[in-house]
Amino acid sequence: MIRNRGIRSLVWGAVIALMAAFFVATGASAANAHAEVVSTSPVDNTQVTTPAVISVTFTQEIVLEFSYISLFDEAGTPVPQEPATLDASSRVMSSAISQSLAPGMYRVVWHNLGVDGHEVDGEFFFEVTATPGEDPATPAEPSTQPSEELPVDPDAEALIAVTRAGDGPSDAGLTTVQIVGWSALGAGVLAGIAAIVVVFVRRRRVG
Ligand SMILES: [Cu+2]
Repeated sequence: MIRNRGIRSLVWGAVIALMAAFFVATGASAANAHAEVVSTSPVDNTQVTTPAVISVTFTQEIVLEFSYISLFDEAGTPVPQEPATLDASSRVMSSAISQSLAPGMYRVVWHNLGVDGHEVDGEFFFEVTATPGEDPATPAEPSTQPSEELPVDPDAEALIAVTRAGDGPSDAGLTTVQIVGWSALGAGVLAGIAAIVVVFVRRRRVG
């Protein structure tokens, strides 16, 4: 009987701990399940020739009416673009760029409303290099400017780093914690249930 009591308090301690862990994990999961970035086009911080389209792929379906994707040149001037569209999966937001972009740095700012009701903001950068059709022999404004503007690149990277430090890694950390938490939780719940059943059966036998 005394042994049984010892086992019982152990079991109840485990059950309470598991329930606490469950609520913490559930809360963390609800706060973290936004429409985060899977990939962008152009790829963040890369050099490309003038893109026909800019797009962002998200982890979750989004609501187009409350989302946007905007392109700016290095002076911060909005670049003319087609209205944003969503693909069939509702996870890829795109906007066609019909004009040819001059060489230079570009910034894409986006915002989404996920189907879970949470909103997420982000941005990415790319550099347009001279298009193959252009004559690189004439060192006019465009070809001198990118090299002069190269110091902009670290700024852009710093911005990206700041953005990522703010959003990305913390979310990624939470996700890892959650995965570990959920695995432990699953194993713990099974063990707890097994222990309760064992105690119950023993008690019935004793009684
Ligand atoms: Cu969310």
